[in-house]
Amino acid sequence: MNGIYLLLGSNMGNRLEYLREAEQQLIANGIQVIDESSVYETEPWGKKNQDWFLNVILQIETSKNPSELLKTILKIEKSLGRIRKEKWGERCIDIDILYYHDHVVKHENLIIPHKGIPDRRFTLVPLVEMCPLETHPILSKTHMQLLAECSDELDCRLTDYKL
Ligand code: PH2
Ligand code: MG
Ligand code: MG
Repeated sequence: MNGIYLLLGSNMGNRLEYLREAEQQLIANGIQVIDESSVYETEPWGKKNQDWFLNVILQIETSKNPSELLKTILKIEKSLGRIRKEKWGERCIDIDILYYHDHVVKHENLIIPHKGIPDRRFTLVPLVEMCPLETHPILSKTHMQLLAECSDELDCRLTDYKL
């Protein structure tokens, strides 16, 4: 896996504006966005009775190490009004670190690669769009292989939205 990848998600209020605002704040914090996936509208995973999400993946470059990057992300989520209630519940903005190159991080509050990658179409579909042949550093499979083997059947629809 080459590159640092973030997954952004929102399923409350003006979802596209939250994604845009999150990207702007990442940039304002010195993080360079070097590639972005299409925006997908995705069926809620993990907890059914909530609104659909918009999800997008950003490839970034930064001199921050993983824990510094997490700190910046938590600050941005907070400034956008994220209130942490329940696991997998609705959120106006969620920013998750999917990959930090081939680094494997296992801290109490930070696990990289993100654990959900192989189980979630809303993550694998944009990864296949951006980097189909990159290999997961622990599972040693490409995103194409992971998507083909993924048992998640929740809908993940390509949109025309632009960040
Ligand atoms: N995030 C979750 C839980 N469920 N479902 C979709 N479709 N998209 C998400 O970003 C998402 C989710 C926890 O962060
Ligand atoms: Mg998440
Ligand atoms: Mg999160």
